[in-house]
Amino acid sequence: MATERTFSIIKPDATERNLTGAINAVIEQAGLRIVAQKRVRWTRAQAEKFYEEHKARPFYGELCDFMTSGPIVLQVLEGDGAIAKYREVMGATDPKEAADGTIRKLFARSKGENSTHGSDSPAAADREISMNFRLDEIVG
Ligand code: 3AN
Repeated sequence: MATERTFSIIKPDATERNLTGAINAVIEQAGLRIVAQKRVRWTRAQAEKFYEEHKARPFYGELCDFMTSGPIVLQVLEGDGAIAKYREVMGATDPKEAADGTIRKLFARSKGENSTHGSDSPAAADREISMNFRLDEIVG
């Protein structure tokens, strides 16, 4: 499989509980390399733009409120088939449905407060990485 990059967010429910290191350990144990990382706090406009594809969904307002409620950690992860692999490592959106050993099974509180985000396609990964990182911030 080809080396790929995917975009990851450690969400406010996880930073609040000091879970950045524990989540990074799961990521690294899965063979994904963290090639960029920064802790930020998004403005409302940044959250709305990032999630604009969900604008029509009932949880959009709540999602943007949550994503601006505290610090988040933005990451670029690199590895063989990184996009699908990270989706697997995160587990299902709803922690009740997530497989044992996945980040969401281990740490998520609910469908909304589900600890991490990961790109769902190569096009999404390109868009999300370029929205959040300059090329010189990514060191492979
Ligand atoms: P995923 O992040 O697993 O790709 P999507 O694309 O269905 O999930 O949803 C995007 C984000 O919206 C999720 N990460 C989650 O935080 C939030 N979300 C999804 N469903 C709900 C819901 N029913 N209530 C609140 N937030 C939700």
